[in-house]
Amino acid sequence: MPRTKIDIPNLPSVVTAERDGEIGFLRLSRPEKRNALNDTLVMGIEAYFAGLPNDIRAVVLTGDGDHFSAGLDLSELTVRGTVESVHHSRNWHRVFDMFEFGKVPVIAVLHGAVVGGGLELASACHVRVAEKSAYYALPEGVRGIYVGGGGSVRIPRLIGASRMMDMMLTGRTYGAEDGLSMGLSHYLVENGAGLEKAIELAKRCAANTPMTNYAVMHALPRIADIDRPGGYMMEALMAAISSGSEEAQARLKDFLEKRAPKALHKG
Ligand code: 1HE
Repeated sequence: MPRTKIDIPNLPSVVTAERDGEIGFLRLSRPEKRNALNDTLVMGIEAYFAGLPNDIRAVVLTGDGDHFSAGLDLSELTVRGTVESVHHSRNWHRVFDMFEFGKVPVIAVLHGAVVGGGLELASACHVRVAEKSAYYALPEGVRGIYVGGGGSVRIPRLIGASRMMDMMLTGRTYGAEDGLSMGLSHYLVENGAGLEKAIELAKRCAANTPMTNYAVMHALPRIADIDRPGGYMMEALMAAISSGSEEAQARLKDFLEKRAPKALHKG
């Protein structure tokens, strides 16, 4: 099926919304500024997820041009006072949380610069596919600022606070291979192959039951954040709710009656 535009209210031109069947596509479309995240672009991300049709089951996020995102639009910083900066950062938290704890998994395709706020945006996605050109940096230290898009919360959970400290203090950058082994991305593919891989993964996510996807997106990260007794309890409840659904029962029956695929490792 060809990709078609999704008609989303209040969508600014710096983002592009498309769909192909039950897969949604969100493109950062500000390549002339290396997809630097200005207020309009962040508002576009919010509008996209707020207006996403209910029959979309997974989203693929990409950046137009040679880079995923150059992070915060630094030209906006010069006009913002302290209180405005707090509100600005809290707004990013709200928008990124909105899709991280939203309805559908988001698969990001990373290429070129994935820096500063661009890495913060990527780390809020559920699955990250990196092309070989991708590289990661947190130039906030060099710029005399600090992360503000949830980076301190999310990035240490991927690579540890110690590595993040090094990146911010020394300006250290990592390439795509290191990013894969450190946990910044889940997959590494050749340049130009990221979209196809992300679509394949999005289709797999879309084929899960909505309840399982909900449990994985909402319960799993919260369980990882809380104490063990609370975690076991939340896990037991999620397991019971998921397996009790009619769809889960039908899938289990399919396996037992040899109609469902086996969980084989294909290498
Ligand atoms: C920008 C931005 C930006 C590019 N804000 N305008 N992020 C950074 O510190 C990274 C800053 N950007 C770069 O280091 C480079 O632009 C890149 C390595 C990403 C790409 O280099 P290149 O040679 O392909 O592009 P360029 O010539 O540097 O940039 C093209 C244009 O985009 C140019 O504008 P023009 O009007 O002169 O054409 C750049 O000024 C503009 N541009 N990046 C504003 N970031 C919530 S807190 C998060 C805090 C952070 O994210 S701090 C990290 C900020």
